[in-house]
Amino acid sequence: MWGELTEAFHKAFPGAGAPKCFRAPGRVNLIGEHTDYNGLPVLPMTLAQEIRIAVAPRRDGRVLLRNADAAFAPMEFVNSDTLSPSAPGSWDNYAKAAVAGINHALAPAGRPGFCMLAESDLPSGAGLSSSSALVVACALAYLHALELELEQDVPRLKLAAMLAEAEHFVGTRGGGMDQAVILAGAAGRACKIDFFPLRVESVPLPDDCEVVVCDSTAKAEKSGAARALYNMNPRLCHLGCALARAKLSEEFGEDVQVERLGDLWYGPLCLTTREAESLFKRAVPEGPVPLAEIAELLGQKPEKVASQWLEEVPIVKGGYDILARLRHQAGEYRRVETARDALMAGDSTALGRLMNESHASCRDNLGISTPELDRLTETALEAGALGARLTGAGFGGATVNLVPADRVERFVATVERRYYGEYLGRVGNAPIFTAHTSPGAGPA
Ligand code: NG1
Repeated sequence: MWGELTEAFHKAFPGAGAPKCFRAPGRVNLIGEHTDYNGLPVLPMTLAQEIRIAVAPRRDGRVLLRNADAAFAPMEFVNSDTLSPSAPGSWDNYAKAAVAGINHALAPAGRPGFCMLAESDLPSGAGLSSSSALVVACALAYLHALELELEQDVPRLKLAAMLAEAEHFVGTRGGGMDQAVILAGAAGRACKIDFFPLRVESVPLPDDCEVVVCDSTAKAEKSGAARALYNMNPRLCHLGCALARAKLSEEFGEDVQVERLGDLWYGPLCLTTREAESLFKRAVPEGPVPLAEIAELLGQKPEKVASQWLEEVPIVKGGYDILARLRHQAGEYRRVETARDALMAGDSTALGRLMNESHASCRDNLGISTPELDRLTETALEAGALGARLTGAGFGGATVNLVPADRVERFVATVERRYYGEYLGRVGNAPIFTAHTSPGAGPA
């Protein structure tokens, strides 16, 4: 595998020096969706599917990118302090994000370039983190060009936090789950991740169940149309946080420092989930709230609210259901903590139930499910899964399913027939696989 990649590298870059190889795995999130950007916990695991790269440094600052998959055209840019994004969807943006992020955070003395050949068996647009795996792989390539070693010179968690911020370069307002599990995940274990500061706890996987991933086949390319849809939830959560903060200030008679929703639990107030839920109900009206009413609650002009909090989110006349988003955060926080305990106790039935509740909340409170994802999760439960939910950003992509080990074969056959065959009318191999973990990203 690595020999072939090295050989292909020499063909792609004749005359370049001997390359070094690195890998960055994908991930599947068991539970804790759309919580990371609020500083609330998540519970993902690495996948065996990964991005593999061969890299050789260049002194002239040029970054030359090649991909074994012809769908990704050759790309090139020059490393500088003023990198600007290429057109949305262009894959060099992920390399630019990594290079710009490292330049900003580590302020290295030089601005070297590199030649990089990438190959991948990780499906893209499936909610399995192919974009962050690419950012991490490119960061490892650039660290190599800078003669910096992962761990020795740059600790894994420091790089993960840095790259979570760096990936905003491509325009998505994601959190830090993906970069953290890709860099700090471990073989055979799941990771409970907390943020600000980043902490990773290794959690056992069930020994009586398999984690099975089913691709709904509806693509959710966050570099394209799904980006604005994805960003809507981080933006509305941020706005919900401002409303909660306004209510607290009113009640306490002084400003309370709450930068993100997670601060309600972890900040000076240390609220319980019940207290947070009660605050949300006091701070935000039920159902869709029009922009004018939100502005009034914040004591600001609607235009100011739109430019400060909504940015690219389209103005919806009927308003936004902010309370539903906050309800999801409180419920999902509780579910992640309980799921962690269930994994520690080997209670797969409890984990399955929490996964089902998480899917319902993603569908009803966040609006990130699709008819395909709903049908696929329903079919999975009928086929014997203990839990089934969409995984990742949503709006398409894959589901994650907890299936008793002795029922996997029947599960796969039933989902294949009922979802892929009868519902999608598709013939041939179904995109279903049993998830296997792998070590965190690093040298091959
Ligand atoms: P995926 O599924 O890889 O697009 C995105 C965000 C995560 C997280 C999840 C939803 C990025 C890079 N990733 O993941 O931070 O918010 O959605 O839980 O934006």
